[in-house]
Amino acid sequence: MLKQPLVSHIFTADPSAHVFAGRIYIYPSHDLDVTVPENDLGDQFGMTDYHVLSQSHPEQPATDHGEALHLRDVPWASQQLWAPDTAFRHGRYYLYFPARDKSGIFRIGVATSHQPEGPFKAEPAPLQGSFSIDPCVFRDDDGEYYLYFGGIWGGQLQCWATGTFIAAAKEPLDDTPALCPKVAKLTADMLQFAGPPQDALIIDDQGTPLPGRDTERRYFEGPWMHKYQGKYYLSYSTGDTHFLVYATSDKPTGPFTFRGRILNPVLGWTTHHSIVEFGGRWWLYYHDASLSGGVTYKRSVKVQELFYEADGSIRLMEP
Ligand code: FUB
Repeated sequence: MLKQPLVSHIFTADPSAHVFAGRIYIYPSHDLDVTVPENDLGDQFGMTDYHVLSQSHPEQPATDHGEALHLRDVPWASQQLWAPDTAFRHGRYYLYFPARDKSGIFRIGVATSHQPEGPFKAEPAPLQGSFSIDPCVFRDDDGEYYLYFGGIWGGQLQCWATGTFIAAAKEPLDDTPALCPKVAKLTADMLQFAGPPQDALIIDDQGTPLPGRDTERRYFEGPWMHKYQGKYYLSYSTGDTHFLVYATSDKPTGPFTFRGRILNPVLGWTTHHSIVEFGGRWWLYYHDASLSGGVTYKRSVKVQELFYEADGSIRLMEP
């Protein structure tokens, strides 16, 4: 059966799904219905606000709760509100989001609300030491929260390989280790990194870091973390090869051993997802560009059920 967009009155992408108070809340990007030229830096993704969606069940209609945060209300940001995520702690909801700062460098900000649907109020400055895009916030069973993030090309992760921003830097495409997503524990108030972000290393089954040339398996963008039967599952997009794939570890910080593919390429260049348990079943939230007829930057969020095999591997899905 063809999966339908969760909503069709606006374009939505990069869904981060969570269960808060028994309801599913989806934090997507809000793609603009405009026509703009495209390039490899992602300038076509010029989003200016966030809308939060919610559902009583993944197979039920979604409600659009309207504007939850607008670029004009983020003091430090200049453009491009890309893929966000949200966590709940101590009675507050924390929306993490990437945007370019006034000098054009992507940083990660946080905005808070007492309701899962917002509206959210942005902190005056991004997280200290933050960079790049695609934050994913994960609560471990011990109550610690981790932020995973990073994306190459337009997401600028390659610019930070030396620790300082080098605009012209390129990602490795040879036998040297590929760039990895970053992971950092969050402070108890959820507003800063508790320490410097570390590499969430992705290795093959021999223990060797995936090389940069391995573009069908190496990390590109869109990290997601979930736990299944005591193991940590780091899933992500391979970007220019358009797969959703995953790697597992016994620790939230890795190293993560590459396991396989989750979703074959969707219509559209980008692929981005989240995985959530609801009603004793597991669900993959993702996007494609079918509603816009394949326009890369006009995407729609969809959902389909995800299945594990007995050995803990994830069954490959077709979009
Ligand atoms: O939506 C803008 C960017 O496209 C996201 O940050 C990436 O993950 C890709 O989906």
